[in-house]
Amino acid sequence: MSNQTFIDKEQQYGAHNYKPLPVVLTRGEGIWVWDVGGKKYLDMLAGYSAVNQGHCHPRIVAAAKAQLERLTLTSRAFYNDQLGPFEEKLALLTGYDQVLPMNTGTEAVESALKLARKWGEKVKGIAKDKCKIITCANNFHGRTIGIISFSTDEQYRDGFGPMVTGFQIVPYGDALAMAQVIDADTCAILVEPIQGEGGVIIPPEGYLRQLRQLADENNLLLILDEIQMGLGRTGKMFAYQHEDARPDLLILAKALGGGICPISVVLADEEVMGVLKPGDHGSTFGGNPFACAVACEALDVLIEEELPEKAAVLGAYFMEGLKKIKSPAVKEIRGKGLMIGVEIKPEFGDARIYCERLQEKGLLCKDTHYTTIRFAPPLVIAKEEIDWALAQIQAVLN
Ligand code: IF1
Repeated sequence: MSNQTFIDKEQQYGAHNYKPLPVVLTRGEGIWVWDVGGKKYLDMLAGYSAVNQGHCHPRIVAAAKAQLERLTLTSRAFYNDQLGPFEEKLALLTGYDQVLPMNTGTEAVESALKLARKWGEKVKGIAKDKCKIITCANNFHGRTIGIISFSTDEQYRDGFGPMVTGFQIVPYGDALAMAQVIDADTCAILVEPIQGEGGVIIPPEGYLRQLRQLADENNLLLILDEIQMGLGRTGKMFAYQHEDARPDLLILAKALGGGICPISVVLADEEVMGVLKPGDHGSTFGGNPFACAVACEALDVLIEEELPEKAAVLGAYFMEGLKKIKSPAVKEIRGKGLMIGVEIKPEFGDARIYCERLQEKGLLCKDTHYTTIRFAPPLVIAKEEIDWALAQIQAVLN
């Protein structure tokens, strides 16, 4: 069947909440994916960074298969033999006392917000229903009603009211603005180390460190959403390590599932995680043995294949190559590790048009915020493959 057959089916039977590029994928291996017509593409989106280890990584697939044939779901009504070892691995890797397992990134963000509020009331002593959480303009943390309540993107909110209260929004990258709105009822601040959906926005040097300091001075929790930037993408295992700004709550998802299944976590020390008592919070699939077995292998692959280090070296190489492309259409190139955004000048058309042309050349990219093309391939990419990608990008930009 042709690409169009599958597109038509989605068009007819699916909700129209996406507008994908017209390509239908059927197979993936490493950085490459194939469409139903057999055309091969370099995947420059990597499942929004959920496929950092590459498509169908043999080690992760093997771990998944083995677990699939043994035990996949128990619920948290019983213990299973995968959750504890997974939590131990993650706690030792990150240096946090405890792990709260969930499924999607959105769920983990919601969980972190609940944790922060409960800590605010029960530990910090903020009056009931008065906790305030500060977030940043241009954020992306998910799509639940709670999370869109502090989105500044009108489309994400329009028609979905009434919204949840208790959030305050300040400009991103401005620690002074943050300091000015902190008060005695503030229990937490929630930020992304780099804004992905916001257009690959990198905050000024020292921003995260300043937020860490504000959190310390004001007895509030720093929550970092590393769902997209964590697990190697920016050239460190965690983006906060660039500034040594360890958050009180660290949120991970996406690549934790090795591109195979959803799994997310909130990490925290006992003083914070300890506010959750049996029955306070939970999830049917959270902590299931299948996802835990996959995540253990996904983490081992990141570490043993030195993917964060690779992202740092190859990201710098990629960026250098992009900067050498002299195109009148390019307004700015920015990035960290293998998360790179190329912003197109508005008079040169939407970034989407460039993504369509790149698709013809065998490169799958996703525009963000109309103006920026995002280049974020699986971290297993090789130098020669970046050279090939650069040639295609150069052809399209000129
Ligand atoms: C969509 C973006 C990426 C995230 C951060 C939480 C979540 C995400 C920093 C929620 C998810 C995804 C969701 C996807 C598009 C995609 C995205 F363009 F919207 F921003 F990656 F760039 N925090 N981002 O990036 O995690 O519940 O989806 O697991 O919603 O269309 P999730």
